[in-house]
Amino acid sequence: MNITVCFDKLDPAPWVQGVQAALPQARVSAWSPGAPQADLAIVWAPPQQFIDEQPGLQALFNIGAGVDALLKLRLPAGLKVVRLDDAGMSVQMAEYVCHTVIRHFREFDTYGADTQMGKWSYRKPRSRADFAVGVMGLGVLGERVAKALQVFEFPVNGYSRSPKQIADVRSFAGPGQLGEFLQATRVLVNLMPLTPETEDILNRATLSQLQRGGYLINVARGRHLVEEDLIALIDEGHLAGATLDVFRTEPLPSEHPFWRHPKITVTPHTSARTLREESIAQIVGKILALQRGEPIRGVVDPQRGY
Ligand code: OXD
Repeated sequence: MNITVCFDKLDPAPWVQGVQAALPQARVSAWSPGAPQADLAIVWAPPQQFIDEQPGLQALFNIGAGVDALLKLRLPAGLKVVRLDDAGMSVQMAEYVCHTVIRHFREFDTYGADTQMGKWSYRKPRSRADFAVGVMGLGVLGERVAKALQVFEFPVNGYSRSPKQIADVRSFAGPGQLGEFLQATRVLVNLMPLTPETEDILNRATLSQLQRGGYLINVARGRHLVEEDLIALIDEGHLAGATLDVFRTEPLPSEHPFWRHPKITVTPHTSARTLREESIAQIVGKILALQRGEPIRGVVDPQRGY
């Protein structure tokens, strides 16, 4: 079995070594143009040339949760695309989102600014019941985030394409219930896959339906958000602010207004990092399962886009 590794802007060497050590019977190598044909590939945002030069591939293993960059390519019909499913990402996402929700709810930035000035201040406690958190996208990451938020007793709403039951999460499904979901939500957490249906879904028409004082946490993809609509809604006072981990252009250009907006916190696409050892173990497990003819999790439906 030949396995090739092709990454955009990431050193493939430790992955080649790790997969080779776990599968001594395979031949594992980093792809370069003109490389021999492989049976399987481990990829992150590969170029079209890679796909065109490797017509014999049976499966592509994506080393992230989002497969939007992969599905933009012309892929041969029948090529199996497999995404990471969890592999240590969901706990990081839960940490990031809970941290952000709590930082906002408990006004820790305001306390931080006061203490920097040597000011001992108290703010009136806010009611958790007024801070319903809406999680958009209830896949592996979204479900973990929803459950983690419940530990802190925030009311949690969930929005997904098809109905999904999670204990004590108020569930909304499909475009027909999007308005109701937004109107019941104060803090919106975006964890949806990026597909033609969800591109630009966070815009003036949707974000203005959040409860007054609403807050956005975008940890999915930058192209979900119409950036100027967010800034306008914050500046008009309808939204209290946002924490953004993903952007239409990454790295975020230095002149971008998000960097300097006092109510927007920027992090550099770091909410849930791919953990190499966990990911290699998961991909190797799936390769062995496929060899035994067993079903695996994380196979992408190209029509649905995730
Ligand atoms: C991913 C990401 O898709 O890191 O996993 O954005």
